[in-house]
Amino acid sequence: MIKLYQFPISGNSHKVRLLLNLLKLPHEVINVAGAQGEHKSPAFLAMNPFGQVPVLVDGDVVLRDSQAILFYLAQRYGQGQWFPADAVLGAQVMGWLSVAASEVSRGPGALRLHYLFGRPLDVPAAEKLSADLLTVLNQQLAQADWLVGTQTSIADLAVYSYIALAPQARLDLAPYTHVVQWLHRIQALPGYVGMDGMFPA
Ligand SMILES: N[C@@H](CCC(=O)N[C@@H](CS)C(=O)NCC(=O)O)C(=O)O
Repeated sequence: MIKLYQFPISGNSHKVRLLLNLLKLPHEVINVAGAQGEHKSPAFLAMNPFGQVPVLVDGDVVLRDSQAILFYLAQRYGQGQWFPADAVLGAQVMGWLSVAASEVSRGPGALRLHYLFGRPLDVPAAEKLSADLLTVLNQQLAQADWLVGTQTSIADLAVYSYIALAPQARLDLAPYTHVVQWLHRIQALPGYVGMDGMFPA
């Protein structure tokens, strides 16, 4: 059975849990003892030398990085639904996966870690980055229901988790009405699972 090594509080882990559930794939969730440093143990570092969750194990396949894992699950189990075959649409999905790893992580993700765990941060810079990101997302979602093409893809899931966790990042989503409608559309997908702290709080 597929195994997902995760922290319950991790938004990057949530993205993977979300796609596993949307695909209705049987899987075992293994909570790594972060407080005890289990993610830096030799056994865990053998799976991910960066010492981070999520890690997915599917038979002989061991994968790190939430974006990479979403791509694997989409390609292997998504029956063409979650990652487009078209080169241009596929490239657009990749563009949003980069945004998830960069702007989303350095903006809303970093603010959340700062407020939950006291992680040092240039708060005004992270707030500016988040506002710019939310403005672009809002413009994009004013024109279409999903980030790429006419159906949901891993682009939506990769960006979703830390935007939905905006309340814990002390970001107000109310001005971004198209983003809020998109969150509701994702939350209405059959098999959707959320996590504590997500919008609506
Ligand atoms: N690019 C990675 C980032 C993973 C990441 O930052 N994981 C966090 C939890 S959300 C973690 O394991 N932090 C512990 C650490 O870095 O020591 C991904 O998308 O999976």
